[in-house]
Amino acid sequence: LVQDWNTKNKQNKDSVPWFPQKINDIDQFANRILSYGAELDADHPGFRDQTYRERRKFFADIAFNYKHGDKIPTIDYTPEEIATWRTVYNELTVLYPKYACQEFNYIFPLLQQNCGFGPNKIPQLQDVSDFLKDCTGYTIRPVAGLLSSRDFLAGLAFRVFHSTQYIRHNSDPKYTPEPDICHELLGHVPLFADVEFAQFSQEIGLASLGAPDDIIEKLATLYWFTIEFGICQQDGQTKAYGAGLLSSFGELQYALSDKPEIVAFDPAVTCVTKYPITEYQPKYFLAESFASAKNKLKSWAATINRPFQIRYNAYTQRVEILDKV
Ligand code: HBI
Ligand code: FE
Repeated sequence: LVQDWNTKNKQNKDSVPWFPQKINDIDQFANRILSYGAELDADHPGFRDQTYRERRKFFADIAFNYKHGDKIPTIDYTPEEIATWRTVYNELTVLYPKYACQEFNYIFPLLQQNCGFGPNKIPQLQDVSDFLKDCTGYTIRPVAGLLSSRDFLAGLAFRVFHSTQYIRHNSDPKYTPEPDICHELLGHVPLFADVEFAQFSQEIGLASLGAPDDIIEKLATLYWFTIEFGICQQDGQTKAYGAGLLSSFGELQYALSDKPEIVAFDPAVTCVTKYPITEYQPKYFLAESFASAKNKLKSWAATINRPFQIRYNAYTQRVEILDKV
């Protein structure tokens, strides 16, 4: 067992990219944002809204200053922000009983009881993080914008989910060109409270640590077709578990109609499938269950050629690096 593999294996320094080995190592990359939270593209709905841009800067600064172990600051959301949340919340929650998987529908009322989920209030990230920690050990870190796939996936290895805290622009509550708090809280958060799903997503994260770029791309693709756009079979019916579906009024209904192509989830096939990012998916991958998806993923990840094996120690919140024999 080698504790600090990054520095000890100098001969591998060029071939193995740096990766976090303990949970607070995440502080070192959480600021490496691809698109800065306050700088909006010209086609962003909030581009011309100076108040919105200042608000985004406020959220970006919270994320930039955040360190592992800090309490996530409580936000005093404005009436306009709450109105946007309410519109999204009310539209989506009527669809969940019919379209969401049973794990999601089991957890959602617990979020209403424990974390203030409801139409009239935007839940606070710290409350949600405390709830997840209690359920599966997942915690939330505020993030200012998009991280690289490598950095984002590395968080999952430590059961850390990087969440945005701002909300989409109020001009079009149904549209956001980037993740926002509606997508994170309604799409992602419920299933991170499910034990099997939590393990599944951590497996993707662990497989990513120190992996070469082509493997990162495959893992990002697996993430896309499962955690973002996954569907599953339950009692002879097809249900959604992907956050991109559970946070999109239109695509949730489309994905479970007879229009898209549905293929069985198979990591070796799924990881090399191309996908569009600005329109509805033409193809979805169907899992039999989270447990089955996790086992398939683990078997596939075991075929990745790495000079070491990785094991997570939940007591120390470190990854242990085991030399291959
Ligand atoms: N960054 N902040 C943030 N949020 C995401 O959901 C996210 C990300 N970077 C990459 C990413 N998602 C995925 O598309 C995969 O590349 C992992
Ligand atoms: Fe997402």
